[in-house]
Amino acid sequence: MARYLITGIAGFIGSTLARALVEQGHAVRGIDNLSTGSLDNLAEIRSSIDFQQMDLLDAAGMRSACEGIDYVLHQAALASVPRSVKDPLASHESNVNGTLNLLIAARDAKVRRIVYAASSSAYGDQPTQPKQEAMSPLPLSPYAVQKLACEYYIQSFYRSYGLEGICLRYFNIFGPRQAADSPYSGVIAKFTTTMMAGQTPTIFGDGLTSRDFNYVENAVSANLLACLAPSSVATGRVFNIGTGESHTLNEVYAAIAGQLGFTAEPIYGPPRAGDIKHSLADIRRATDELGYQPKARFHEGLRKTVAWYLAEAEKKAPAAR
Ligand code: UD2
Repeated sequence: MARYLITGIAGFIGSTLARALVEQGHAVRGIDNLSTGSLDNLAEIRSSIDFQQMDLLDAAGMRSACEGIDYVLHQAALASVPRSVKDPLASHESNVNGTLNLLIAARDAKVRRIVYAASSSAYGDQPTQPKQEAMSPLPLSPYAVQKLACEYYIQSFYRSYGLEGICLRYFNIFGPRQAADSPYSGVIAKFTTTMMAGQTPTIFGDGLTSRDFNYVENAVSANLLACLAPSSVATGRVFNIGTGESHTLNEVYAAIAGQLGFTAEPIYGPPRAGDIKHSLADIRRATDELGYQPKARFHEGLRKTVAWYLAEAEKKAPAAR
């Protein structure tokens, strides 16, 4: 049994990680400021974890949260490219200052390793596909810069203080529990719930924008593998966590519409500021060095995700049917 601290535990990735670790019999502590996460996501495991409502910027809180911890899985962030374009300072505070605060606490508490939720947005306008970790980053949005800055901090904390770290560059993670109620929600959560409400989603751009959409269970397995990897790879190195396949927004729209029996054609709007056009991961480094295999494929993950939103809606409004 190991002791884990999950930051952002009430978010959809953090809570999915927590359920997996509790199931394996590990001790799980989690923090979340509940700004975008929800305690509903922790309902089934609330009594099995040590949850504390806390902000990453709370230095004393971070010190106590890291006490006695083996592995920190750092998922907390003010996510979203457009949010960072609108308010770069607020997302910088959480994503960069918050992470630095956590790193200092993790260093002082002598945790064994930190695994960081980095972002594929770091590649920005790199024209070559698929994206490989050795490419120079070309971040476009403030969010991409913030996520990249923290990769460098993780590397620096290894070099300066010997704190082991691994950066997992997530490629568009989706799945059950992804928040759908904000203008900054991920596209799959947004399209699904918009169609379920009988409204037509808007595709920003021409619909040919593509992403390597990766089901959340694959991100969970990447985190667990990153904890087990030998110290020689935990030197602040970066790993792409995608699937190696990409899908256009038109394909995503059609797949969700097909599952929901939604027949309206999409509305097309202007492209979103800060967006990159195509994103596809080369996952060989993660496969070779972490043993990562994206077992859940896109369509299977999408089926499970849409089914989850349908089941939730059913739970909330059984009488309305
Ligand atoms: C970025 C990162 C991702 C993760 C995420 C966290 C890239 C390639 N990916 O995801 O790894 O860090 O940020 O927030 O940078 N869209 C619509 N209609 C909508 C909503 C979105 O067309 O109503 C489009 C959006 O313009 C974009 C695509 O869908 O082209 C995906 O958007 P998203 O917000 O789900 O994720 P993205 O790619 O910004």
